[in-house]
Amino acid sequence: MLLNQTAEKIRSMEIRGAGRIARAAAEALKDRAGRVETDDIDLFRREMGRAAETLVSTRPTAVSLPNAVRFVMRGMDGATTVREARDGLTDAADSFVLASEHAVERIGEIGARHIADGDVVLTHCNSEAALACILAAHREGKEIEVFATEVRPRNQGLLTIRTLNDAGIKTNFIVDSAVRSFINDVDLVVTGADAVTVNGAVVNKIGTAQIALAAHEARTNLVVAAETYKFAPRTILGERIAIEERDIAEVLDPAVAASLPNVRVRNPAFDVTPAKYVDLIVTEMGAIPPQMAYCIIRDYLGWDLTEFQKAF
Ligand code: RUB
Repeated sequence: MLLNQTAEKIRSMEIRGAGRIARAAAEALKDRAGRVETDDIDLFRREMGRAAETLVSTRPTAVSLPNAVRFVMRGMDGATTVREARDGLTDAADSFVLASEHAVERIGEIGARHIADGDVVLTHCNSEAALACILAAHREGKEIEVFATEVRPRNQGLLTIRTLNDAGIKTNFIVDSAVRSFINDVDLVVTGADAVTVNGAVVNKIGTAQIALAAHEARTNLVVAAETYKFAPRTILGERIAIEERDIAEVLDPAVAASLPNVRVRNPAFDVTPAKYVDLIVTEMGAIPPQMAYCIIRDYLGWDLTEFQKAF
């Protein structure tokens, strides 16, 4: 797909969910690399740099996006001709997409081991990694029941209940504010992540942090399903994850909002769940406690403290 089309689809959330966004960005860079017509390697690199910036600027929170873009762009490292750069970038994009798809599958297999026969699982938003765990448990023949939230304001819960329904999984659809009422019926909460910081905090769809609090109070475990490219290297430097605040029209008719001059409508798309409320993060490399986030950043994303020191 063309770069600008992909960027627009990510911005408008036609393409959404951190993993899907990352794969779409990788594909868009590959497509762009095939269209830049020049023999000048410097010009090629500049064009690809611009493309990378366009993609990264679409949505600020899902760190899978800059991580994917960085991985694909590094495919050009060492290239001395446009042809080498294009081939390297194309290979990197292909291997990112493949690895991402395998990662989700592997997370499903590992995550399913944490879901027991007879369990009631609650999930929030529409996460392919979280759903992979639930679907894998179901495929293994475990009798499970799911509570799925509506997910105001964009209703991603509708996508989730369609998938669960099609798989033949008994599902309860609830409004976000009903979580506390049902949490004592739930054995396990499984969510995805848009970013995991170096201290193990999980950034995910708005409402996740409230669910984590309710789960903590009810002694219900919270498992986060997150590929290693959801971990945020630059949080080592103290950089914070930017929480996207979207158009108020998603929450309230702008005409109504305009008639209420003393009311400010807020629409943050994500929130932060501290590590102490997260029992386990299931990655494709295995399940880890959130406190091991730095090891993932160092061992699988290739960033460590020495690299950052060099950058200063
Ligand atoms: C999606 C969301 C998902 C994560 C993980 O938010 O918060 O839980 O992105 O999803 P939005 P996945 O709908 O605003 O993109 O596991 O599919 O990467």
